[in-house]
Amino acid sequence: MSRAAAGGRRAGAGLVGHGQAGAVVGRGRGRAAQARGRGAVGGPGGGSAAGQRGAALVLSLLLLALLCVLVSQLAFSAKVDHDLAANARDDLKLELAGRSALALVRAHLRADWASPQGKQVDSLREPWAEQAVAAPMLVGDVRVTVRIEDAERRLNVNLLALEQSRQFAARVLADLCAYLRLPQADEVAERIADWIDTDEQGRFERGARNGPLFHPSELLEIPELPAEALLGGVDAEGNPYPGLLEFVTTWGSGLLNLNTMPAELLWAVLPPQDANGRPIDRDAALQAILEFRTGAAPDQPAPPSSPGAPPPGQDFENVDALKRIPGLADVFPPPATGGAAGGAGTGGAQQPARPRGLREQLTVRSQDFLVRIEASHAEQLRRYEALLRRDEQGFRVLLWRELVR
Ligand SMILES: [Ca+2]
Ligand SMILES: [Ca+2]
Repeated sequence: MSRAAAGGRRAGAGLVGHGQAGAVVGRGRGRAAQARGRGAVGGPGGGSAAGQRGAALVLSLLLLALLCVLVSQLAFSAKVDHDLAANARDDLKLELAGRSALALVRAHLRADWASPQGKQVDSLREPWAEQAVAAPMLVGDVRVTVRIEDAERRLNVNLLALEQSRQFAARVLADLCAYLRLPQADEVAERIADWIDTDEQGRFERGARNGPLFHPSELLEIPELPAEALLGGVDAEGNPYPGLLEFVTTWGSGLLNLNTMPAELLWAVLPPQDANGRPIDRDAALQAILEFRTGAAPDQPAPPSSPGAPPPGQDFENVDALKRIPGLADVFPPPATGGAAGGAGTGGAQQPARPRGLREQLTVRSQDFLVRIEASHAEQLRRYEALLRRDEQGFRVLLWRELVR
């Protein structure tokens, strides 16, 4: 037998293999074996139509799946577009509502200047300042809260960069840090002074700005200055202390308003000694000033004000009125001759730089107003900050920005 014939027999045995196996295993299984045999032999002819139907089914399923993916992607991108459009609409709506609050602030400040006394003095007893605690108002369906604060109630740290004012500003800053009981108060004040003053003589001059700041938050950039000193913290005994950022600014005329300064800064502004070298009891003087301003002792509630009547307390009508406070009769040294007196900025450039005294750093009027606005609608909340300047030239918005936290 040739090899080819032998191979043919093996192949034949393979083709009818099921049938033979069925016969060998047992007669009872013969039918099933035959059926399987028939199936194996008859496959190619009947399977082509079924195969085509199967392929069409698979193809349709694939198409359907593809369509599902496309449709869901379309729906997703449509939702993203919708959300983006809604965000842009809300942004615009909230910002416009916030900006409209500026018009209200402007109206308050304009009304303040309408009366002669209102123009001469700015104090916390005036309607614009009461606005700081006013209830939220509705602009359309946006809830808007406004807080107005004059810049002159804070110490302008940029005074440190002015030759004539740096001595005063450094002294007040150091006393403020001590009064607030900041940890390492002396070092904190010195670091800030060296950072801003224009010379390079000091312990902390390395990498210093040596010039004025644009925004108070730039103080946070001073290396190795503890953030708690600026933002507030808790001391070793667990008592919270406020941060310097509540008391300083980079705006305003640079003068300090006797009528609006917070108690802590008032204490620091008062000199430790009067013009005759006698020590000033700053705690007692501070209590007397606060009582004068509010009409009540600081540890007692303010007397109720009747509607229509002026609020309790009094305003300092000019800087010299401070001398009427007990213990402060000689608080101002006699004016030096030949120097530039009063005013803000760089007035008196013709004169040699003479350090300004306390009297020249004080005022009873404010020029710049910091407005903080919160606008909210549904779950959206935006915070804005604006700086409004009011002077003889009218109103100017010097700054408008959204606060991001
Ligand atoms: Ca006023
Ligand atoms: Ca410096």
